[in-house]
Formats: sequence, C-alpha cells, structure tokens
Amino acid sequence: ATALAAVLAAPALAADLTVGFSQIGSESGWRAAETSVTKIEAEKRGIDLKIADAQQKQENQLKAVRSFIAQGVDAIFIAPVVATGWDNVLEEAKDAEIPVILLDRTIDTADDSLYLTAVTSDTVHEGRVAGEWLAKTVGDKDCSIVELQGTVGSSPAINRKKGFDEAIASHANLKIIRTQTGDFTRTKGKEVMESFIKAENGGKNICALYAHNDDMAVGAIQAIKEAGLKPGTDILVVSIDAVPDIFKAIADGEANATVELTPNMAGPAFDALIAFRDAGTKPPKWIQTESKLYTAADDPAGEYEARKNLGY
Ligand code: GYE
Repeated sequence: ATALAAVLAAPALAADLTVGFSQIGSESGWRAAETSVTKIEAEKRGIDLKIADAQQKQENQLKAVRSFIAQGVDAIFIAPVVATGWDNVLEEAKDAEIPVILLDRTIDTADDSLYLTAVTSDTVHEGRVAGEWLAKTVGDKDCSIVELQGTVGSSPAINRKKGFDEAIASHANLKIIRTQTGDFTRTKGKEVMESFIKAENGGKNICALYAHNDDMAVGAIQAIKEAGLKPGTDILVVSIDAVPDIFKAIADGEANATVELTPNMAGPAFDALIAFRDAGTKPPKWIQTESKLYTAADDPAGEYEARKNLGY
C-alpha cells in the first residue's frame, strides 16, 4: 500500500508545477541532449515545462526570464550563457518569490541567495582530468598543445581552461602554443583548427588538441584529416562531454579521450525543487554531477550504441 501510495503521490506532487527554462540554444550535441532529457524528466513528473531558446544571446535570456516572471511560473531554470550580468533579473525573480535553479553553468554573483541551487559538473575538475590524461599519455616527450576554448565568458570555458592549465603546469614538456575560442560549435572548431594548422607548419608542430567540448573536437578532427594528418595519432585529441560522435571517433582511433558530462541536469533540479516546495527542504547550493574519463579502453563502440538514441 505504501509503495502504491508513493507511485500515486509522486506525479501528483508536481502536476500543478509550471517551470520556465531559459535554454542557451543548440550549439552542441550535448546541449540538444540536455533539452530532450529536460522535456522527458518534466513529463515523468507531470510538470508543465516552457522552454525559451536564447540563440546564444544573454539579452534573449534576460527577456525570457522576465517573461516567465510576468507569467507567474512556479520556478525558473536558467542555463546561463555567460557568467556575469545576472544580478538584476535574479533580484526581480526573488522579489516575485520565484525560485531559480541554474543548470550546467554557473554565474558570478556576490549574493548566492539569488538562486536556490546550481546543478552542474565540476568544470575545473573536468579540465584537470583532461590535462592529467594528456600528461600521462605523452610522458617525457615534448608536446605542443592547441586549445579550442568554449564560449567566451562562460563558466565552463573559464574553468576548463583553468583546470587544464593547472594539470600541465608542473610538466615543462607540455605547452599550449595556441588557444582560441570555437564557441562550443563544430563549425567554429573546424575553422579555428584550420587556422592553427596553417600557422603551425601544416599541423606538423602540433602534438595534441584540447577542446573544451566534443563538438569542437569533432570539427577539428575533420580539419586534421583534410590537412592530410591522422587525428588520434599525429595529433592526440582530448575533449569533454561524451557525446555519441566522439565515441565513434574514439572507436575509429581518431580521438583519444573524453570526460563525461551528463545531459540530465534537470532530473536532480526538479527533485530539489519539489522537495523545497513541498517540505521546505533547502537543497545544497551546488548539486554536483559526475565526471568520468573515457578512452579507447572503455568500449567506445558500446558507449556509442548506448547513447545514440538519447536525443543527442
Ligand atoms: O560542455 C558544451 C555546451 O555548459 C557545460 O555547454 C555546458 C557546455 C557543454 O555547449 O557542449
């Protein structure tokens, strides 16, 4: 009877909840998967979800949040495209007593009462894991690294750079020779990699690529192949997200390692929101998701199969 009550009670608890989600856009495969998973997690709980696509622009996110406030939604989720510039709109949400939850990226604010919790991975740690993997893989060899950064001013771009820099700092043989943003997209990842290759002796000076996400790595792999070099061998490739296409590349020997980022940030966010609303339970300020390293030794073909239908 208790089990049945729980089954009956769980969706009913959330059936009257309306959540507005200000999503960044669809810059990467990971982002597309996060949007699909958020819809699925809302549906599971009977939550009415309204998604606003900001097309990569903070001004669109500010408009969307203000419109959610005007509509009187019960909660607002924000995946903040950049880290700064959120205080005013979050104060407006606070005045309207609408809880805000941050998904997958963090913000710079002096007042952390402006949001209920942030569901993210430890993006500094991700960069560190990528850097440590590379240091271990190259050993004593000299290695000139090129870096494709994520969106300028976004928390994952800032932190993934920081973590990686920290990890290679004690290895004098590892050096970043070029670094530029590829805006987390495949197209820009390819373009910028082409310019790196041109500037570095047709790519022959480059030992490794570190990309802040898999999509940029996938674009860069194409550029490496078009330059007549072998990605994964001539140029090592390490990135972050664990999207299906990078597993395909790893299985084909064209990429070497990725750090997993779950697309399910919304599940824990909805649960925290419901517990807060129904029992007044304050969640921790940070709900941290896991980050696991995958290489060719971790059955990339199987990982590809397991993920390819998850909305990426
Ligand atoms: O890694 C990248 C995306 O915000 C942590 O955003 C997220 C990043 C993710 O576009 O692929």
